[in-house]
Amino acid sequence: MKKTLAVLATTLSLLPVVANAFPIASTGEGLSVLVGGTDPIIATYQGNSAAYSNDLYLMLDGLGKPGDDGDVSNDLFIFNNHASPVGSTVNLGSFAIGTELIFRLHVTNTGDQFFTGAASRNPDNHAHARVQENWAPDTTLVSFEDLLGGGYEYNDLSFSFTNTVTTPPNPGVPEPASLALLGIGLVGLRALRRKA
Ligand SMILES: [Ca+2]
Ligand SMILES: [Ca+2]
Repeated sequence: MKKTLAVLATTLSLLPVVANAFPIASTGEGLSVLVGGTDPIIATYQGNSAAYSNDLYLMLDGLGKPGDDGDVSNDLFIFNNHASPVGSTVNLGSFAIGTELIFRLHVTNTGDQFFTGAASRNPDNHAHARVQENWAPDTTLVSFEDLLGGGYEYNDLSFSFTNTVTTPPNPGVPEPASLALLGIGLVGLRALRRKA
């Protein structure tokens, strides 16, 4: 009985730690999120330890394409750091390889807006997101900081997805489709040579 109680007490003392544990990107401040493949990009909410309530958006233009058209009303809402359950997912869609996806954090308590990518996009001229490529196999982790001019623990909203990279895909590397075409071409050439 005593042993059971001791185990229970230990378990309970560990519970808050387990409940608060969530991943924060360890590198990649100010990096951009680039599309790495044509499959749909599925975002997964990973958690937060923020006091403020933050809404995360993917910036879109009037045609629903990734980009900043100066109008926040047509952006895609993805997660709220307090309301969205950890592990919930949102399909962001499929995009051309190399397209930059700009994510915007709207801090509802202060009205501040912060962006993935270069520091110059943010009102305090400091990076507000870390973009860690290969956090897990083929998985990028993005973590936001919600405080203007300070903190920079990047603890205020984390989410992950597959199918993205942080360096532009090399245009010199042929796509599988062009490789296949090249293969067909070589086979054809060989056939012609044989005929000749
Ligand atoms: Ca927009
Ligand atoms: Ca913070």
